[in-house]
Amino acid sequence: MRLNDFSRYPLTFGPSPVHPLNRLSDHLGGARVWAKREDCSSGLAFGGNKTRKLEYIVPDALASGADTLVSIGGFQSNHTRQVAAVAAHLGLKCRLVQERWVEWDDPGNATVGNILLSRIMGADVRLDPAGFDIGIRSSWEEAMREVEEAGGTPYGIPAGASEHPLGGLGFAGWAVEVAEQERALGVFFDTVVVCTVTGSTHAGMIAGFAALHESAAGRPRRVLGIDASATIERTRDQVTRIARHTAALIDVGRDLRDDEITVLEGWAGDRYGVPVESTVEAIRLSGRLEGMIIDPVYEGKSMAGLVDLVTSGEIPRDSTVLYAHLGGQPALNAYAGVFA
Ligand code: 1AC
Repeated sequence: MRLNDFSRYPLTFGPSPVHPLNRLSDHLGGARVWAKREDCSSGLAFGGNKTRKLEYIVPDALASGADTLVSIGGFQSNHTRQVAAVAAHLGLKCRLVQERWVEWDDPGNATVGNILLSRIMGADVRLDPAGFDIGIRSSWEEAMREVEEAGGTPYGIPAGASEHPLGGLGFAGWAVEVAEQERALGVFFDTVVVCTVTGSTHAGMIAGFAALHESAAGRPRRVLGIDASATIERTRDQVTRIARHTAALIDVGRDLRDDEITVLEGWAGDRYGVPVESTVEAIRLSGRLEGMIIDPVYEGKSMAGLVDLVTSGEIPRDSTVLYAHLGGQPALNAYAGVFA
């Protein structure tokens, strides 16, 4: 099957906007940087990267006859907030397991930002003391059993939708969208920078670009995943597995090469969800120079990576870079103390 053969339930306004970051590029003094904005691509609870993934998962959920979406993430999960929004939009119930992924003692950690929005949208939010883990969790499986025992019909969506068999399709579609936007804008993004944690955003892009068979046209393109979890080997394994699975799903017609899968470390600090100095500097820089708000868990770390890679020349001066803004801003509310 090709990507277009999969059912897609529209949840976004259409292609996410692409625009240049001129003041940031001038400040860095190297490659020109643009952004593609998942944070303003949907009217559902501030959007974000998961909404695009859910477009390919919702048809399967509806076909299954489910009445409750069941998902999992950290207290400040963007993913669970987007699942709650989609459930509300579809008239389904939503059960969320929110684990203590981050040892973060801001008093708002379990009450403001993403988790507040999920509660407002009517999700049944249950806190769980378990720490960070990108794999399949027994608490999530247990939540599905509980929904069933209460007479409901659950549909499970794992953390970040990443381990879902269709979880990579949304960002394979993103790659196709980028190619269309490039044609319209007369630009070519030879380097894409994206934050990677549970993996299917990054993996979907890799599979999607491979499906375009661009190397046949002699135009190299790199997708640089910036690790934000400090569990680099697990992240690399997960991105690789999901990229290969997604490439097979959409009939790329060849094995992905190892050099197509790049996860770079150095900007995560020691722990998922805890900003370090470079994260905070990157957030301030994007805000001051571009009025573009990014968050301390994901985009602040990938932007810190981009800043270093551009200023050091590791991304060459004649490159045109596309920064994937995945839309994690609501979590900022739980990090107010960092900017006080
Ligand atoms: C980790 C999946 C993830 C979220 O927001 O919960 N990005």
